[in-house]
Amino acid sequence: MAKNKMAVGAMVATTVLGVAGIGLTGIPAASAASAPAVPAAGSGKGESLALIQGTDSDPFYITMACGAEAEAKRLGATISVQGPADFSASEQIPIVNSVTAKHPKAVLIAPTDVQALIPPMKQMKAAGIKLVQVDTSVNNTSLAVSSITSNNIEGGTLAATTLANLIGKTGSVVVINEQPGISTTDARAIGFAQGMKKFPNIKVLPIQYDQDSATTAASLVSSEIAAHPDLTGIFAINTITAEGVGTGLTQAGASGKKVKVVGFDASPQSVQQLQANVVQALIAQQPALEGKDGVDQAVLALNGKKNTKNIGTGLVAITQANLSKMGSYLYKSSC
Ligand code: T6T
Repeated sequence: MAKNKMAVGAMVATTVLGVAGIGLTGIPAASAASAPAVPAAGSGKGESLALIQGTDSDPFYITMACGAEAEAKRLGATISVQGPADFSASEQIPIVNSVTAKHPKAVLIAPTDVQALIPPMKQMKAAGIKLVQVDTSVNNTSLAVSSITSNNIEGGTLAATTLANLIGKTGSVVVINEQPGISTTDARAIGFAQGMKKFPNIKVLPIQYDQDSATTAASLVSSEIAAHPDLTGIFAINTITAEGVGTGLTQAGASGKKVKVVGFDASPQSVQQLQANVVQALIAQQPALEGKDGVDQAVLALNGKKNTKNIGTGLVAITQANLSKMGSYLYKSSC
C-alpha cells in the first residue's frame, strides 16, 4: 500500500477546530512552522492557471474549484477547471496532456495515481509549467513546487477513534476503500489501522475496495453484513464510498442501529445521510482552502517568490450534535 510521502512534520498547519458532541478535536496538519505566504491582490494579473481535478462531478473537487476560482479572481489570474468523469488515471492522463498543449503558466493537479501520473507530469514540468499538487500526490516529490492536502493519516486515526466511540469499543469493523495507489485514501487506511490498535476488543476485518463506485460500495455492505453477523462499524474512506455505504445500509435495514458508519468528506448527500442517522459521523476536509492555497502557491512561484513545499489543511469530525456549527466545512455541488 503506497505510503503518504508527505512528511507530516514538514506540513504547515492552517486550521484546527474543536468538535463538540463526541469530545473529539479536529486535526491540524502538523505543528505550524509558519503560515504559508499569501500573494498580494492583483499579483497574478495576466497569469493563466489550470486546475485538473480528480473527478469533475465530485463535490470535494467542485468545492476545491470554487476556492481556486475565487482566489484566482482576487489575484487577477485566469483559471480553467477540468477533470475526468471517473477517478481514473487512464481518463485523467489525456486531460493532463491536452492541458500541457495549451501551455498555462501553472497547473494545480490532483493526480489519480501515485505512479501513473509521473510521466505526464514530468512532461508538463519539462514544458516549463509550474506544478502544484492539491489533495493527492505522486511518488516523486521533485515535480511540484508545492503540495497541499489534508493530514490524511491523522484523519484516518480520527475516524478510528470516532468509530470506536460510536460502537462502544467492541465488535467488528471494516474499511471500504476506493482503490490502492491513491495517496490520500491509502494514508487514511494506514491511519485507521494505526488508530484501531488502541482498541483491542475491536476486530478489524480485511479491507474492501469499491473502485470509487457507490453501487459497488452498497453491494459490499450487503456482503459484509452477510459474512460477518458481528459487524458493528464501517469506515467509508471518501465521498462516493460513504454515499454508497449509506445506501447499502438503508437497503439492508441496518442503518443507524446495528451498524455505525464514519464517512470521509461532507458532500450534500452525505450530510443528508448524517441528518437521517444513516451515517453517524463525517470526517470533513477543507477543499476550498486547498484550492485557494494551490492558486497562491502557483502565483508565488510565477512571481519568483519562495514556495511552501508541503501545506496541510485541517480536518474535523462532524456529527448531528455539532453539524449546525460546521457550515464552513460542508461541500458544495456548485459554486
Ligand atoms: O476524499 C476526497 C479526496 O480527498 C480523495 O483524494 C478522493 O476522494 C475524494 O475526492 C472524495 O470523493
